[in-house]
This record gives sequence, C-alpha cells and structure tokens, in this order.
Amino acid sequence: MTAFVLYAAPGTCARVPMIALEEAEQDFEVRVVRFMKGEHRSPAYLALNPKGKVPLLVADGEPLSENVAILLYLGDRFPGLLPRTQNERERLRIVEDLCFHSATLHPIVTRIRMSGFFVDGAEAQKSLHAKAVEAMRPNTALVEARLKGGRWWYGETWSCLDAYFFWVWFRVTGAGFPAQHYPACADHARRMAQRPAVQRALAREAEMERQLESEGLAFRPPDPPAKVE
Ligand SMILES: N[C@@H](CCC(=O)N[C@@H](CS)C(=O)NCC(=O)O)C(=O)O
Repeated sequence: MTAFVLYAAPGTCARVPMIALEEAEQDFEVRVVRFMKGEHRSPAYLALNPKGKVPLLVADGEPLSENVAILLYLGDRFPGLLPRTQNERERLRIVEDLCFHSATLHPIVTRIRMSGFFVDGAEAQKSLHAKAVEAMRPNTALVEARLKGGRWWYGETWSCLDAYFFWVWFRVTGAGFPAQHYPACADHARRMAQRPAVQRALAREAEMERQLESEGLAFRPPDPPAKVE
C-alpha cells in the first residue's frame, strides 16, 4: 500500500500537490474524483473532505485538504519542495506566498475561467470576467517581475510555489486573459514543462482525462465570454 493517496481531477489545482509528490519522487496513488457525476458531493467523499473539493491528500491514513496545508506538510517531510527556513519569520514568508496563490490568485482565476459558476446570463458573466481580468493584471505584474531573467519563485532554486503559479498560468491562458503582456510568466511555464517530474504529473492527468472520456464524464470548461487585450 502506498503512503499517499491524492484525490484529484484533471486541470484542477490538485495538479500542484501532484507535481510536488512527483518532485519528491514519492510513490503515490491518484484517485480521480468524477465532478460530472457529482462524486465530490457523494457521502463517501464528503466523509473525507466535507468541503467537497480537490485536492485531498490522504497521508498515512489521515485526510488533509487545502493546498496551503498540503504543500506545507509535504515541504516539511521532503527536502527540495520548499526553502529551508531559519526562523518563524522566514517560514511566515512562505505561508504568505502560498496564501497569495490560494486566497488571492485562485479565486480570481476561477472567476476568469468559470464566470458562469458565479453569475447567470451572458452579460453578467462578461462583466464578471472583465473585472476578474482587471484584478488579475496587477497580481500577474508582481509575478512577472519576480520571474524575470529565468528565475524561479525563490530565485535560483525551484520550489512548489513554482508548481502553484504554473497551474494558475495554465488556467488563465486560453481563458481570455491577455497572457502576451507577461513573457516571463510564459517562459516560466515553458521551463516548468521541461521538468521530468512535471511531465510525469501531466501524464497522470492525461491518464485521468482518458479514463473520464471513456466513461463519458470529461469536463470541458465553457469558452470565456470575451478575449481581453
Ligand atoms: N482552497 C482550496 C480550493 C480547492 C478548490 O477550489 N478546488 C476546486 C478545483 S480547482 C474544486 O474542487 N472545485 C469543485 C467545486 O467547487 O465544486 C485549496 O486551495 O485547496
């Protein structure tokens, strides 16, 4: 039996701990959660994660949800996922960066990618999408400055913050966000895609996707209401 089971769905933020586990070279099982079948709201899944979301990591039999918690947990257990810290202040800097992804970027990403989850009607969705794109711009500018010159989130050394931003970028590109203004973010995504661990994680996702397609349960996000320049 593997020590880790990751509940995930293709294209979701479960990609982040999946990359972290691959980078840490851990043996783990991925269990696909069939959103289209409502599996995330089934009693069996809600017993594990009452929030009905992915990712959920079951580590040594204990379920843990929330990317921030999962990445801190994995970072504590395995070297190379998060920078080593000397004191509480340095650790809080990492928490700050994780929360920036989970609590600032992620909600904006969802409004860009899935405006229809939040408001009804084409006009309202278009307006929400446009506002979310505007909210994303200054945040992406911060990241762009940070990644310039071929840097990782923490400079010379890769960390799972890079996996987190890689997912954010994947989600907004192709969803009407003007990605062309942020070349360092695009370059970061290219460098990420060259990492063997990332390729293994993406191959696992592709396998999940094939499985869902064979069951007629693949999820296709709707086209964005508009492309913004
Ligand atoms: N705060 C959570 C957010 C998790 C989350 O929103 N997951 C999405 C996929 S990216 C999900 O499971 N959505 C299903 C739903 O909301 O019904 C985290 O960072 O782990």
